[in-house]
Amino acid sequence: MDKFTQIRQEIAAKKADALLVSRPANLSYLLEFTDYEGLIIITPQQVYLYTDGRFFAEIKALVPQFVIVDRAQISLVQFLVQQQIHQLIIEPDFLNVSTFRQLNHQSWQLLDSSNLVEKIRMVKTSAEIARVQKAAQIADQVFEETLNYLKPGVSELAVANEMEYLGKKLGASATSFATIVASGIRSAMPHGSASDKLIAEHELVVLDFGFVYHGYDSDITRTVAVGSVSEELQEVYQLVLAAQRATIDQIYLDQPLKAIDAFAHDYIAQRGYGPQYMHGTGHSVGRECHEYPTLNAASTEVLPAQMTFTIEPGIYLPHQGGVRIEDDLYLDNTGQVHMLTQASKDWIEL
Ligand SMILES: [Mn+2]
Repeated sequence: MDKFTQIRQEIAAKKADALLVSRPANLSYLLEFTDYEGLIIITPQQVYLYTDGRFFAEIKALVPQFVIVDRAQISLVQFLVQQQIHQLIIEPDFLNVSTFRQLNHQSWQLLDSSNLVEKIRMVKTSAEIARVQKAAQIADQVFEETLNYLKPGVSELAVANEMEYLGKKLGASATSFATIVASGIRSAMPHGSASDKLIAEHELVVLDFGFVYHGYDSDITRTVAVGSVSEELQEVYQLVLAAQRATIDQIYLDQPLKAIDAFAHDYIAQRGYGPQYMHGTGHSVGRECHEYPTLNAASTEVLPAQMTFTIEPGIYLPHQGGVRIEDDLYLDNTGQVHMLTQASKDWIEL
């Protein structure tokens, strides 16, 4: 079913007259082009793009079926009054205060979208999956080439910058987020951004990175050793890898996401490292690197076919080092698992 038909069904189910879309990733998803600045108003009959002259040509070329509303000509409130809106759905997490103040108007009631578009975005078309896959393949190749560059005496930032350059040379338009290169005791910080620290012999290095290809993100983590590291860190590596593989092996369609998360946490806790695994097990990945829904204890969704997502357990030992291993994958309509990232997960000692 077409995404606008799905959205209109949801608008009707909420007994509303219109949805005001303001979340950037929802705008780029609906328009299928990035960098649009403006709003989208979806009513049962029409899709209106409330924006300015910079975007008129692109809209006419790419989505001529949508109606342009020139914000230089009419205020948002006047426009909505003209449309006789009584119940307006908004995206409260992505609406700025000035627009919200204008929308506080006696003509209508405001309703929360409650992830209306995000829930539709969960299930990808095969064209969307192909883009995530290409973004994942770029990440795989960057990992392989980075192994030649990672050595004692090179700073984390230098490694991160080289990785970002490699990904762009391979066709990525951007990185999914600022590349994480965390070495030695810094690898025990789950989100240690790359720093000036020089990588040294006998350290673990966590590389967490991803690339954007035609608007879709990948997200991968690999952990490698530079020289030999303690037996405990090697054991922790094998435990995280076993937990990640076991979690992926037990995944099935319609499985509650919180059950996937619980499986990974139980696996690691039963082997003595429960408190050292202090984050969720994964998240959906697509138009945004971390998009709705998250695979954690609070998740209320079940796993649909064609949702691209990550599985990324980790164990972090303060003052020693940390290990995280993350892949991107999806299940097809038959429940078959497809791994999108394929970079080696063997123990690597450089
Ligand atoms: Mn991730």
